[in-house]
Amino acid sequence: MKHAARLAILLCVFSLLLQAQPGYRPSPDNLQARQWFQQARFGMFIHWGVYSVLGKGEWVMNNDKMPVTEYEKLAPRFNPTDFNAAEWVSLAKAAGMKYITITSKHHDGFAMFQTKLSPWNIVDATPYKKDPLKMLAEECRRQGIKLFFYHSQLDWHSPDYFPRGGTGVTAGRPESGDFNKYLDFMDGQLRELLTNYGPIGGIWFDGWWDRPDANWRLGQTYQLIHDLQPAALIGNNHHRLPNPGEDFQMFEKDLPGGHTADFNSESKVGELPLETCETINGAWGYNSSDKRFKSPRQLVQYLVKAAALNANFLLNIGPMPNGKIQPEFVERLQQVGDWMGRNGESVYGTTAGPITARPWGVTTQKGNVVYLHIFDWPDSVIAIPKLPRAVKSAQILGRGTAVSHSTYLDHEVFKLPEGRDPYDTVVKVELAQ
Ligand code: H79
Repeated sequence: MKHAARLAILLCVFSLLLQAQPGYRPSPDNLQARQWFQQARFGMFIHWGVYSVLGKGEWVMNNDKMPVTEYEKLAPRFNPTDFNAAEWVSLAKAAGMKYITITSKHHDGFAMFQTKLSPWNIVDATPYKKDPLKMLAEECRRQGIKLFFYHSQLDWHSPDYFPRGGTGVTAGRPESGDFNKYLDFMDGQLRELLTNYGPIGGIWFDGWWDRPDANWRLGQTYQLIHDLQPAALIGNNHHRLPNPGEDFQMFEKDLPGGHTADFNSESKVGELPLETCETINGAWGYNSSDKRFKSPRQLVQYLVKAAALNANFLLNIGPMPNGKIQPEFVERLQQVGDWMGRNGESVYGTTAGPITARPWGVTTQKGNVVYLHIFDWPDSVIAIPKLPRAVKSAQILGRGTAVSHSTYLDHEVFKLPEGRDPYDTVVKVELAQ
């Protein structure tokens, strides 16, 4: 064989080895779960851990350069006796959310669940001594909400997370460690999460970007998850197109294809189900001084804009160290939920509509119905490009008030009745079959 051909084959084999789970074929259960996921459209993200005690967000260990020995002193102060799983799940339901994604472990390495693999966990290291994920899993099952686990691949606590990456370098760890041993530990904790909590919606990975050149053994980890629970969906917040073995693509602090966050500068939209996550104020973990709360109007419009781009919206809350959710979050989630109660039909189970984003709003669709989401429009008459089929009827969703329609100069013209929804007035347009 020619030298060049041999080299090409070698390169091919090498790149296959680097792929996450080459040849991954999602099981029928997994494909069904993806469909469910795409119809769900709205989920609750929860960032909760020992960092919540300080009320300075989930990056406080890194940002305040706390060594492991000092950071570990937070655990005895974390005693969330007011945590009530039923309250959290009921709030998610009241907001119109269909699933919850909670931090099982964030970058600080602290397990919010019972684990045999390290004493650095809520049952063994805190006076609380209970496993909140267990209670949450049971309550979610009771209330028909799917539960996903966020899991940080990056770990600022484990000495075996070595060589270290771009963050967590001030934790005072030894200048040695065995990365494969760390990955064994991570896989072991994932095995616990996928064995002890019943059927799980999926795993939401984060932190890969801390060491983009490392061998993360993604294939082995993904296979473990898919073997234990074939329907569990894997997503990874690496800010790149999904690898084989991943089941959905996620975006952080940007709509799909958006580039406002610098880590999304290269982001492209792939073929898998999509999800975007965002905070209510500016923080993921509890931050007692961040008062820049987004309005319910902004939150509803973000949810609708995501749906109009085929994406779910995973909206974050950072509960307080006592286990309660601050009133500013509760209020806003209830207001979003009130809107969803009247207008959910235009979000759940929809896909991107036939018309892309306009100054007045966006469109979604389901079957032969197109939903016009009118955020801002000063006039009562609105003209849009021709729809794919003839308009049969138009009405204001939730109110049933008729909207008059005519076709003029190759456009669909609608005359809106008096009275707008302060967040988003939805016109339900039924098309001819
Ligand atoms: O869990 C929440 C955050 O704690 C976590 N992801 C959400 C869901 C998160 N970690 N980092 N970031 C969000 C953004 C910060 C990224 C940076 Fe970097 C890390 C800036 C510099 C180091 C990534 C790597 C971007 C540039 C290099």
